[in-house]
Amino acid sequence: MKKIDDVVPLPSKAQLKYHRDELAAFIHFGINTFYEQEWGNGQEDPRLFNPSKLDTDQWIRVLKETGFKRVIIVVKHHDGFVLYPSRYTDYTVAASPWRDGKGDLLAEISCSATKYDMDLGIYLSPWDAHSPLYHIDTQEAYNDYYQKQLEEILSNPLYGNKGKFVEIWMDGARGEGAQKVTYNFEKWFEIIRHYQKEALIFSTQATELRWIGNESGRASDPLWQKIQPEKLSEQTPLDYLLHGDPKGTYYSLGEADVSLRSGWFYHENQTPKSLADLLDIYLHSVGRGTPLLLNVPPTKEGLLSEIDCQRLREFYQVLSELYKRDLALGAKVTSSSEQSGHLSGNLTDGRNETFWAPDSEEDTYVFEIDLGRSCSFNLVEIREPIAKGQRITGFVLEVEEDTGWTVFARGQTIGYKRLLLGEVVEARRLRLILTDFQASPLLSKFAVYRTPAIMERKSVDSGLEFSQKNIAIAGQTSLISLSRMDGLEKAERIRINTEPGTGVHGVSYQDQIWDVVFAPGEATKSVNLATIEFSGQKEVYFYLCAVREDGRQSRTKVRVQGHLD
Ligand code: FUL
Repeated sequence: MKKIDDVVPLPSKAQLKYHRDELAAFIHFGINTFYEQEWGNGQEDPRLFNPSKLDTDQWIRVLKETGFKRVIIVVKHHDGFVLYPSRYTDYTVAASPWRDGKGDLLAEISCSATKYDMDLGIYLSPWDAHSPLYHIDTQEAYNDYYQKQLEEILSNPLYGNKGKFVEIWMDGARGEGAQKVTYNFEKWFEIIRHYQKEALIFSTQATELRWIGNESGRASDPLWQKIQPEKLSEQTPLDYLLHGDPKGTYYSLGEADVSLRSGWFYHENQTPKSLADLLDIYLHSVGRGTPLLLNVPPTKEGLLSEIDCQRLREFYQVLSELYKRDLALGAKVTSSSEQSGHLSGNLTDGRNETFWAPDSEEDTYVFEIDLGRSCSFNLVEIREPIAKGQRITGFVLEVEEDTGWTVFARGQTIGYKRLLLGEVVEARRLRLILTDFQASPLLSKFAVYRTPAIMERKSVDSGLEFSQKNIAIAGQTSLISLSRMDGLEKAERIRINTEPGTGVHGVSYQDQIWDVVFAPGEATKSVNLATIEFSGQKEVYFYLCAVREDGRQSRTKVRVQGHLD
C-alpha cells in the first residue's frame, strides 16, 4: 500500500471532535433576560435577576435529547453581570434575590452537564461595560481582572463537565462608545491552556475556532478550514472569515452561530424560527462541513420555553429520519483510479474511517455510483477524510435520467461533510467528477437520501419582491415596499420581520415585526425600517424576511453603512 501524505494544516484532536459533534447549543441568559434587551450598559440592577423556576437539568436534558453535543453558556455578557459569585466583582448573582443571593448558575449547569454527560463551554465577554477598570488608562488592571475570572472558572473542579471545558468563547463585540482597551490575549490564552489544555478557543485572533462572519448560521462555498494567522485580528474582513483561506497554514474551524429566535436573549414577543428555516441553516452549516452553534435562550423563569423545545424536537426528528436510510449503502462504485487498500468501494461501505485514494495523478477523477435500482432521492452527502487535510476545491455531481446525464449539483469545497440538496430525481446511477484539488484528493463517504418532505426543495417562487435593497445609512429610517405578484384578488396578511446578519440587534438596527394587510387588488405595501446611528466605516447587514400566509418566503439583505467619524 502506498503511503498517503497528509496535507497540512491538520485539525487537532479537539477540532476533529467538534467536526464530528456537528451541533452545539448556545445559552444566552443573564441580566438582559430580565430587561428584555440585547445589550446592557452595565448599570442594570442585579436585583431584577430572579429566575423563579430555574432548572438547568431541563436545559441540558432537552438539548441532549435533541442531538446537541456541547453547550456554551454565556457566563458574562457585555454588561458585565456574572452568573457565579465571583471573588473579583460584586456585580454577580450574589447581588440578586435568586436563591437568596446564594446561587451559582455556573455550578448548577455544570452539575447538569456532568449528570447528562454534556460537554460544556463558556462565553466570557472581553468587553465589560460594568467594570470601572474598562478604560485604556487602567487596561493592565482590566486584563488582570479578566484573567482572574478565567482562572477562577477554569481551575474550579465544580465547573465544567466533570471539571472540563471544551470551548472558551471570547466574543469580539465592543460598543461604539466603549474604550478601545487592548486585550492581553496571549496571557489569557496561556491561562486557558494551563487549566484546560484541550479547550478550543474562539476569538478574533488566530485560535482554533473562528467566527463564520455572520450571525445567520450560514457558511459559504468555498469554505476553507484554514487561515493565515497574521490575517486574523479584530479587523479581519468578514469575507475572509466566511471563506477561510485556500493558502491557509493554520487549521481554523469556522463556527456558524445563530439564534433560534431573532434575539440572542429571550423576548416574550419573539418566536422560534420555523422548522424549514432551521433545516436550511443546518444544510448551510453542518452541510458545508462546519459546526452549527444554535442559541436557545431560556425565559425569565429560567426554563427553555415549551415552544422552543418543541421546535428542537421536530428538528431532531427530521434529521434522524433523514439519515435513516442511505440509498447508496453498499452500492457499487467504480472510479477512474484507485489504490489497493483504498478502493472506491470504501465510499459506500458505511464507515467513515475508510477512504478512497487514487493510484495515479490525473487532472480529474470520475466515480460512477450504481444504486442497483432506480431510486428517488434529493440529497447527497460527500465527505473528505478531513483528518488528513482538506484538499478538494471543485466538483460536479450528475445523475443519469431518461434523457441522459444531467447536473444535480456543483460545488467547490467538500471538507468534513458536504450535503447537496437538489430537487427530487429518479435515477439509478450517479456520477461524481472531482475537477479541482490542492493535492491528491481523498474521499471517505458518498451517501444518497430522500429527505422528509419538509426539506424538499421546491422551485416555487415566493411571488414577493422587496423594493430598494442596500438602502440604509446608520440612523436613518427608510421606507421599504413589498410587492406581491400573485394572489392579488385576495386579502392577505404578510409578516415582515428583521433577522440578524452581521449587524447586531439593538446596535445597528431595531428588531421589528410588521403584519401588513393587503386588501384585495392591492399589490404594494410599505413599512418604515429604522436603523440605529453608529459610527465607524464598517458596513454591516441584516435581513428583512416576508412570509406569506401559505408559507412562501422572501428575504432581502439590507446593508447599513456606519457614519464616518
Ligand atoms: C455578538 C454579541 O454582541 C451578541 O450579543 C451575541 O452574544 C453574539 C453571540 O455575539 O458579538
